[in-house]
Amino acid sequence: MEDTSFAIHPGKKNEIEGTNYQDVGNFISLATENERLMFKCEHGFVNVEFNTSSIVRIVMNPKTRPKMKTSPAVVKERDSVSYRVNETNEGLTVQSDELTLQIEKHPFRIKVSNNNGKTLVNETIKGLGSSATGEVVCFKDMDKNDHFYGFGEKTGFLDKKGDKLTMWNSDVYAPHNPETDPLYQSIPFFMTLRDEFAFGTFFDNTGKTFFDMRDQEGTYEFRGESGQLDYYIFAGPTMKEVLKQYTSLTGKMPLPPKWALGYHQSRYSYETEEEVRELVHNFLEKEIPVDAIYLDIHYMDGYRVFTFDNDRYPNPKKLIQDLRDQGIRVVPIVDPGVKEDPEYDIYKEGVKNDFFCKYIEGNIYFGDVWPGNSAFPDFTNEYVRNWWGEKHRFYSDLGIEGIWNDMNEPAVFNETKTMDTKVMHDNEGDPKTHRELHNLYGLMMGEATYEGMKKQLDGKRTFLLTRAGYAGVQRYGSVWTGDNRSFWEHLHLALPMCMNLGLSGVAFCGPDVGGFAHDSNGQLLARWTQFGTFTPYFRNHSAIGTARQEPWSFGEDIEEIVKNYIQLRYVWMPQLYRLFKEAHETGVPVMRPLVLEYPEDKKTFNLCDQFMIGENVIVAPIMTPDTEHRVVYLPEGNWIDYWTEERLTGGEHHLVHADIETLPIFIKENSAVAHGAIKTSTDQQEENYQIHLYKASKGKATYNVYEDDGKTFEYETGNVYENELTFTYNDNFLEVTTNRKGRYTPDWKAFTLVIHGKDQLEKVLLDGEDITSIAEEKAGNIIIPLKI
Ligand code: MIG
Repeated sequence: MEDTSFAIHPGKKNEIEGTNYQDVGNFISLATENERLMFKCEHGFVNVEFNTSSIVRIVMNPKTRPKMKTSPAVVKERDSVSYRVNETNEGLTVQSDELTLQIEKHPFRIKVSNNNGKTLVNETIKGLGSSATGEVVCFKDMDKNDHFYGFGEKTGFLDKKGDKLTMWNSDVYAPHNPETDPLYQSIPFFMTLRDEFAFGTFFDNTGKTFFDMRDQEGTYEFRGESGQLDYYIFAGPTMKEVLKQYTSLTGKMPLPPKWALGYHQSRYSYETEEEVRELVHNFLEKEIPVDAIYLDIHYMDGYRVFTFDNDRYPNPKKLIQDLRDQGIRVVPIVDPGVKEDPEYDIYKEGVKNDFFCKYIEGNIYFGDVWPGNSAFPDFTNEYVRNWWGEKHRFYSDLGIEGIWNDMNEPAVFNETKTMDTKVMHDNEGDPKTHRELHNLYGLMMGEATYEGMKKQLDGKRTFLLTRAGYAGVQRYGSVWTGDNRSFWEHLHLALPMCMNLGLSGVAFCGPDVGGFAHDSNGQLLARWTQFGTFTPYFRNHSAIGTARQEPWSFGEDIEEIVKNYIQLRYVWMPQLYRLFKEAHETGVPVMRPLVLEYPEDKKTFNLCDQFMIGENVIVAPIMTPDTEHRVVYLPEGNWIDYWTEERLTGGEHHLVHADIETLPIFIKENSAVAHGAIKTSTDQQEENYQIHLYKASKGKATYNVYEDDGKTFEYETGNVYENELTFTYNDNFLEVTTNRKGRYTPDWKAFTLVIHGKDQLEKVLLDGEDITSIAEEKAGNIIIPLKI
């Protein structure tokens, strides 16, 4: 009925939500305990505490004193933060080194400012409150210059101002269009950019939450259907600082194994061992690089997780070993639903040990998924997570190093698409309903899987791909954006979606290249692969019953283009890897909207048909059929066309030509990028590490080279190679200085400096030594071999 005009029947009007609001009211009393301010008001209780001097947490519970145990999204303990309090009859001022809270008592209102005197959040009209139905609500003043970014995996454009957004992890096979909301991930975090400064807000509520970012008489609003109003304000003052603060609270992405950054090939499904072998044979024969092949649900015995179907896959160990010998990994899908089958070990163990989600009355919850009637492990319990993690020995013993988690919203084939909200979760001994914890299921399954595999791989990095998640998902997995379609519109949709995921802490993300559902076509696959070359996660995947979309599916011309761009991925690998390291350290994503680098430039505020890789590269894919031109906006400075080396002036729009073989790429003048050789997979040693410097005739540039073994966690303890290069140039003179750190010795024992820019060099100094004689000219560039 909701698909017909009945949805807008006039009699439905009174169902519009958010109309009853009970303000927290006047201040009654204040107590201080454990560096925490505890307020009692007429209609609720409010606690305020600092996590660091730049992160403040505010928790309101309408009924009782707030519970301060955080959700599992938060991994950082509270620092001991020094702050000053000044109380009068009218209110209080609470001040840390970075934030100032001005709290009014009548009625109770909180204003938060940064140490530059900029107001971050203010509550002049309404503030904290609740509703008769048990929702928690809060309103903040909206500035006319506000722009909103983040919110995880959302359709629509980059700037979420004017949007209404819901967080409730949902399996949405179709459609994904601008009003499709929610999707698989829930990340109730956003940043506000206001007049060139930024701050962040994280509403840590694991039930269903809503954000209304329309300007409602000068306010925006967020509310939760269940739980407390528990939120954090991050001081910024830049978007990068906010990301650093947010990921210090919810955790950083570990460095993925290098193979996870290569090209991955998937299909629902490669149904047999022969099919996989033939697929791999094609890649090798056609010299198309590939790092991983995915096994979708057909590999299992009756969709039982932790099994192989013996007819389809008679010898998985050998298959996996043979592929491994060719430099290719196998990634199997693992869903949460465990088949109800009293002769199946996993089910037996789960029942015997009381590991499945249950109703409060004690009966197990069953839902219909691929294996039929299934039970669902309660990942909110540590024993269950350890058990599930340990079960992955089945895969690691076969030589598998990466796992793909699907259906972990959790998705169930029924009307509500998920588990009954009355089902209970143990929640480490503090039982709560699925209604209150729904959005945690994917994250906790991710933790169980990642930690289990990590333990079994014994020092080797593991890789997890997950569909569902919550704030903090970056600690465990890479995220793909679910069941998109082979539409040009969905190629376009993926840009703002991935950029906002990146601005929500999830640096490692990407869409199904070529589109999952619907039939792809040659042009679309070519253009989508060009884009995929620069998405942090790069996998071609498609659905059962749709046109095949492996690189060779649409004739030789398309194959050639797709191959060239997959190879280009490997050429750019050293640059991408360095950016992954940066994301691991700072939370600043690999794929960036221009606004992150140019927040003072209005033209970037909602610019999302082009993006940046790091701070100096702009990528502008073509996203419509039969199109060879597009407009590209280049911000201030000069930009070099990667293919033609033409210099373009920034602060302007340019009409660029890009035939089907060309992805427009621009490098900022006076900056550098690292490149490597084309490989068959990341397994192959790097033998041609290059630094490409794009210089003006006069100026300065810097580049931090980063390398490590790409395999282990030794980067955490300094087994890395870093080299801070600085370049100073003036007409025909170039001076290079190096600053090597770390104790790792890369495979490549030397690297090449490639200098773009047409000048002749008459003198080159390396750390003060004259090396002019080893510089040679090649194809219009100057090449200088350097030792590490
Ligand atoms: O309901 O495992 O998003 O990537 O191929 C379909 C089959 C279940 C959904 C995933 C898709 C995967 C498919 N899965």
